[in-house]
Amino acid sequence: MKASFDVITIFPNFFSAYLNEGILKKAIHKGLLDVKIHNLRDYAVDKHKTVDDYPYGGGPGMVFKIEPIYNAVESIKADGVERVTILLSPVGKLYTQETAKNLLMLNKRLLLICGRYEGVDERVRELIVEEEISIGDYVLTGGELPALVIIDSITRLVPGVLGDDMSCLEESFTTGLLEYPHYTRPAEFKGLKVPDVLISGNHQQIKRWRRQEALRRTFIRRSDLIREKELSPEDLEFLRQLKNTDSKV
Ligand code: 9D3
Repeated sequence: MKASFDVITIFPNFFSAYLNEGILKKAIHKGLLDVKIHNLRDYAVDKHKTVDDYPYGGGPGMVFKIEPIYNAVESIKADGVERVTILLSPVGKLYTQETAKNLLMLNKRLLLICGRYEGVDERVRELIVEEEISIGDYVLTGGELPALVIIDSITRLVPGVLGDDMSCLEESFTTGLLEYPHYTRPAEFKGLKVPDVLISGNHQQIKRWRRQEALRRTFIRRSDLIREKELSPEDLEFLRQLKNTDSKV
């Protein structure tokens, strides 16, 4: 299994820094990730290389024209490889870890179109786009960071991309809760101590402490993530105590 992408953007340089460091760089080197960046301007039809224009009906900002996008997509698809064409836009469907898994499991090359300005001509959706994705409810200046978010989150799911130990950790440690607090040396810094239990060497107690800190954190920060069906009687008792003591939480 591998992850493969085409990206259409007016800012091709945005991508090199992120793809050429760390885990993604390694994934490319191992042949587990393939990304081709396409400059939308190369597919413009006029001598000024125009990719945007004023909105019909008036209003602020500019709109991406359809012809350069259409030409880019046709040219990319000319190799006959099966793809799913995805528009990154603020009005797309919300992207989650579930989406990342599903897109990887499609086993198809993804063609990511990065929007900018006020948006793209609506006919791009009608004629070209199969899926439309937003990465969250905040306003960015374009779809380039979202494209990198999608590439990053899918690539790390490809077997062999993360080190063996990291992917094993991933499998056995996915609890549906936020993570417990981590500590490393020194044991004390400016009076702040590492919890004694972590230094005790009692692995059963450490396990329980981590579970309860994960529950505490999730309850305080992201109670929307707590599904009571997946909690043990001991978990539920801990949460009940948490709710009854206004302090300490
Ligand atoms: C006031 C109208 N704006 C919509 C909120 C127009 C607009 C703003 C910013 C249109 C496009 C953009 C650029 N953003 C993206 O292309 C984008 C995005 C985002 O802004 N947030 C979350 N996910 C995404 S995916 C693409």
